[in-house]
Amino acid sequence: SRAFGWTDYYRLNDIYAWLDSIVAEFPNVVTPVVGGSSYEGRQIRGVRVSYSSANRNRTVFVEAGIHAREWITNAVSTYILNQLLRSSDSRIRAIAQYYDWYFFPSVNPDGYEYSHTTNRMWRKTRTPYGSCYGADPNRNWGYRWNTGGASTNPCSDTFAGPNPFSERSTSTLSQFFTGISSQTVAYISFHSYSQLLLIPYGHTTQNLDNYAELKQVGDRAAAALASRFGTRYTVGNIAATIYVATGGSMDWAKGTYGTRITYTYELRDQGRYGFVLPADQIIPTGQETLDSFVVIFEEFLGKL
Ligand code: 0X9
Ligand code: ZN
Repeated sequence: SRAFGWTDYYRLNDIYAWLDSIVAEFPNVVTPVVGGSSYEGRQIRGVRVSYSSANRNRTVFVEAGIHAREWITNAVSTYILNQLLRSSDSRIRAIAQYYDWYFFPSVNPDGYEYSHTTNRMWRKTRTPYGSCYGADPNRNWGYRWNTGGASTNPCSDTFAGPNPFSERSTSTLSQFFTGISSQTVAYISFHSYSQLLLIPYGHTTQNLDNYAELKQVGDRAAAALASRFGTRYTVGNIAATIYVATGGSMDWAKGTYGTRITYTYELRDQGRYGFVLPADQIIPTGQETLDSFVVIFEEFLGKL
């Protein structure tokens, strides 16, 4: 497998080999975890990062690549994970050590591989449904499932699936999350593109739960992100900012478990390259996104 350096987009096995390499390099901090599995039998692999052996009830769950073609998300998740381990910046070290982290860089592994081998613009899972393939894994979670902004047509890119958690990848990953939900304070979901920081929910334009808190912190995170290279993000409720969409993973976490800190990123760009973002933008996108992470997770330092 190729050397890992965030100068290219990597195949699933290269990402997993890199996860193995950080487990080997940081054995007291990084633990391998299997978050689930896919229809075609691939594992959803991730890591747990913790600088403590205590049970602290401040776990952050980070998920990337739920949409296959959004390659920048897999890359940015490993970029941030790498910086949490290696950066000597005091602000990054403080958040790295305060929280326990789970990173799952590729939660739709069948779709991700298919987007590399066969169809660069593939979005969904690869479960066969008649003559079409795949459900939208971000319409398939069991909170207000199929109540708007999703399709019942298996050939649609937003097919909700025949029932909630019909997809092996979403059902197994949701079970993993359920197992850690009582200690988890944050759910971060990475998508692309459009440069948005989205706050629950997707079913309504009303601002529910702790929207005000998330909007206030999110606006400051977006300002920090912009201060690096000038990249401008819009922060707001999903349905009001983009469109109604139900069955999303983050909405399920907040709606089911009340997870406090919940953001969906739509990373670069705004459509010039869209999903096919040049690889020379991986590192700057990773840097600016990490800047926003620092603001979000500094906010709750010492308060959880
Ligand atoms: O439509 C989506 O799933 C996301 N946009 S994308 O262009 N990456 O497909 C938006 C996700 C909205 N999130 C939730 N409803 N939780
Ligand atoms: Zn997406």
